[in-house]
Amino acid sequence: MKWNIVPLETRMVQEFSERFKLDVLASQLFLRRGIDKPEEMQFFLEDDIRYSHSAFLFTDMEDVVERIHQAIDEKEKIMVFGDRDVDGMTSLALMAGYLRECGADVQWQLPMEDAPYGLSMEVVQAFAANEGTLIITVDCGITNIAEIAAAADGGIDTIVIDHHNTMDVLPDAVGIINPKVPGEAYPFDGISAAALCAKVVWALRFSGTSMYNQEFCLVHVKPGNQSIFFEAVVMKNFVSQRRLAETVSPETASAIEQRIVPFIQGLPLFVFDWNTQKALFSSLFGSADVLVHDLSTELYKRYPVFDGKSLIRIMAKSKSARYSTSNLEEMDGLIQVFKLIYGTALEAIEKPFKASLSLVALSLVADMMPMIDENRILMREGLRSLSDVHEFSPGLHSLLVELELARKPIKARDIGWKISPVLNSAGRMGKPDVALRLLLSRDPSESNALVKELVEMNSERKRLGEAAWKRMYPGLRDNMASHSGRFICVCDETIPRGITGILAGRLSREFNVPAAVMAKVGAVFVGSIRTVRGMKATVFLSNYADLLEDFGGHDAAGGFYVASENVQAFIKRLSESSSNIELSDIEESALHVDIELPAAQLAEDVWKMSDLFLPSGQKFGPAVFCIRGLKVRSANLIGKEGKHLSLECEGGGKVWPAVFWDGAIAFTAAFQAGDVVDVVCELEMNQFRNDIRPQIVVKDLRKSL
Ligand SMILES: [Mn+2]
Repeated sequence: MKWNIVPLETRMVQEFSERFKLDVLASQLFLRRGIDKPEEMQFFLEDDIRYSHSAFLFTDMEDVVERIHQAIDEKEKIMVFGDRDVDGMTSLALMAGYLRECGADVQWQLPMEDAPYGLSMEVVQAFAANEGTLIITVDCGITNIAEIAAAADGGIDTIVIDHHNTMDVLPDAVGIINPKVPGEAYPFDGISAAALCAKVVWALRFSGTSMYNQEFCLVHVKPGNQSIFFEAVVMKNFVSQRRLAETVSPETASAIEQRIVPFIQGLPLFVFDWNTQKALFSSLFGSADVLVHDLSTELYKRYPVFDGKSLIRIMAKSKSARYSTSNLEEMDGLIQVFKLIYGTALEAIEKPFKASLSLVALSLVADMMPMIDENRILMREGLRSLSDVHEFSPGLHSLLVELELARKPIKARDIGWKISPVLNSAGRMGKPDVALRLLLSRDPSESNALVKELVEMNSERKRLGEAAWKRMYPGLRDNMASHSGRFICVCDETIPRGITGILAGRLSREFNVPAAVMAKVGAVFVGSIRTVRGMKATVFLSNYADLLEDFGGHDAAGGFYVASENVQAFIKRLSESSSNIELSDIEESALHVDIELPAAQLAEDVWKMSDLFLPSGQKFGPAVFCIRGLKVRSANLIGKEGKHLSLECEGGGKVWPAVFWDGAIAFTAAFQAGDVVDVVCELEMNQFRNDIRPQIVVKDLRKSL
């Protein structure tokens, strides 16, 4: 297998490591992955949720907050409508849980049994008949154009909180919170629906503080060459709303009356160091007889280390300079100081927000969201909250107890392999409400009963999945061949609807081509599609829109409905058009290496350093090391058929345990005990009984030259 090690200039690595105060080894990873913009780096280096994006960057956030408040205050009937998977149910738990806490008249629903994905006409009509007036769709809704129009006709307002790809038309909702809406100002579109719900709930809590919807004007004036430079920014809900910059000289003095005064009029003014600003204000406005708030006084009081320092000096010391490409101006510093001081008003709402991230962490892993940008911060805080979940969620706590994860450090892979399959099994077996009730439960004995039910459903789901897999397996090679070797499509009336997604995922992984699995539900076929190698699920499905009742999803995963009378035509066209499917090359032959080091440098610290890269996930895979010059002390075949290798490797004056899955073939053919080798590997902490030990997980190995 080829090892792909991008060459790096030593000077570049050194500069990068100095700028971000990072280990030289860690710097290699970022540079080799092309992650070098300061704005990206903050999400790897910072843990604080203040580095996540503000909820109020969403265009409709204020409208959504206002409408929900109105519904709570006027005791309107509210329905939260979600989805049957982990993201859908955690979204529901967050929204409905908060509304319940506020004493709202809230009910929740999600698609039960074989009900289709998303809002249905039946649900809307029943809610209208029941005098409901507000529907909040979570993890669905963005494509429910007709249903939301019908709701409006029935006197029901709808709020859509969704992260699925949009269609050409948007629903006629009172507010849409979806980062994928074209033109949406929110800067990151890779977050889960539950993360969106946590942000909406945060915004609702924030709206209870005195800061909500207040405009604050930050002003900075500095002398120029025969002129005065004036700059002001209006902040609302901690987001910059508008900015004014004027250079005022005797010739352009009209700017004061025409633009500056109207801009700041009526707003509370904030400056830094009024003593020096005062004179400049006087020369601009003829007097300094205005009421201003001096941020420096408050800052020096709270942070004596800054005492007497200018804005520029403070910024140079702060981290913000490290994470910005552009040269920071005083105004950027002023905004930072303002956020720092008034951000403490947010402390009361920080605690419940952090707790809510326990559910967000589940959703991010289950929905396979990219582990980049703010997801890294939400995820790390969410994993911490999961360890403390006994303090605020008896339901989730019971589940963690059952899975032997309670009060332990939880990793992303615990969610992926243990927690999320159990919660998902409820939806797959047609009873997603069991999992949702668990997430919302406040009663330990009820929780325990629900966990028991979930565990049983999970075993049943596994059994059905295995049985279906065995049945379809013999035909799969031919199936793939009939799709030009680029696709697999299974349509089987005996497959339970709930496991089509799991099966499609397993097919696409095992055969490395996109796969669709369809099951029959009444008069329609319900399908799940999972793609690999760059094919985009929703774009692909749109080629068959004329044969589909409905479809939607993300780039990597989607769902669709086909009427029974169209199913044969659909299958036929899939096979006929399969040669047009474009897939990226299979890069099995090259191993991408992030960090290269000599065996002599191997130490526990290297494992500790690689914590920085956790959690890994989509778009940010685990760190891959190339360690040169390890001495193999021993090698033993392990596993039932002796396919794997357990090794002891010596480097840096210590002996390290290593495991090489499927490594038996390489053994004796390529190396023997006693050889000095180079390995490409991941470095893991392995739990062994009560010990956590470093372990090398070998991906490839060859004798050192
Ligand atoms: Mn989702």
